Amino acid sequence: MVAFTLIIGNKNYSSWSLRPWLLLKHLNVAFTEILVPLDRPSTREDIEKYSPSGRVPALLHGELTVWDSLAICEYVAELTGRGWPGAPAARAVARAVSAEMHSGFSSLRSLWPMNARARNRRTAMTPALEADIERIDQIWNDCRARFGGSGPWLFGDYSIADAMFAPVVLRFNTYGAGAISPAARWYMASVLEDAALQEWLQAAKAESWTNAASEVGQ
Ligand SMILES: N[C@@H](CCC(=O)N[C@@H](CS)C(=O)NCC(=O)O)C(=O)O
Repeated sequence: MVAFTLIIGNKNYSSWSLRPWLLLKHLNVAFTEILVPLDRPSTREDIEKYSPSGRVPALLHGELTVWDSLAICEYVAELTGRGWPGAPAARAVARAVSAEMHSGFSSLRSLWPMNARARNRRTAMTPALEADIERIDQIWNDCRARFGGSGPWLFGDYSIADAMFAPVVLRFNTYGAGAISPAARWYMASVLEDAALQEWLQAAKAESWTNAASEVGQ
């Protein structure tokens, strides 16, 4: 099998990098990682050695480069036959919520940048941020209620949808998600206890870089 190399950003801050990294770990696909620290003078040039978009993550597989977190997850799912739920309806909803995460929640993403190791940060709530949080709560409840019966994840077994929402769980953990539902809290606990996520968190804590733009809240 041709080796996989995943190019990622800082584990403390790179929410997009976390997604395919978690998926590869959960699918037991071996890979080498190359970490490019973000927000430094040489970052763009360093990433462009690997990724034509100048962004991370990127997956190198033989002659092929796949950039963009969701495209990487799709490629790995195609190669392994795993990653999406088996039943067509569940798979369709898993794709819909993953795409919604990938293209939406701009208030959450900009106001609450991922800062994996930070705790008890508080920022001013805005109506748009509140709406993003409510919608995420609704997604988690809906997926768990309709498809989560066979396990602790959104669709029972671990899927790309869980990888896509893992950075959101870390944001809720850093900034406090307020009055989210019991089912959403329960799902957050499952994600935070996950061994692969814990491995990422330990590495994030050990990093020495600080990105001022991502250090928000008091
Ligand atoms: N839609 C892309 C977004 C990737 C992205 O924005 N990555 C950020 C880091 S999390 C990046 O590479 N930034 C480049 C920089 O900071 O110079 C994906 O899903 O992979």
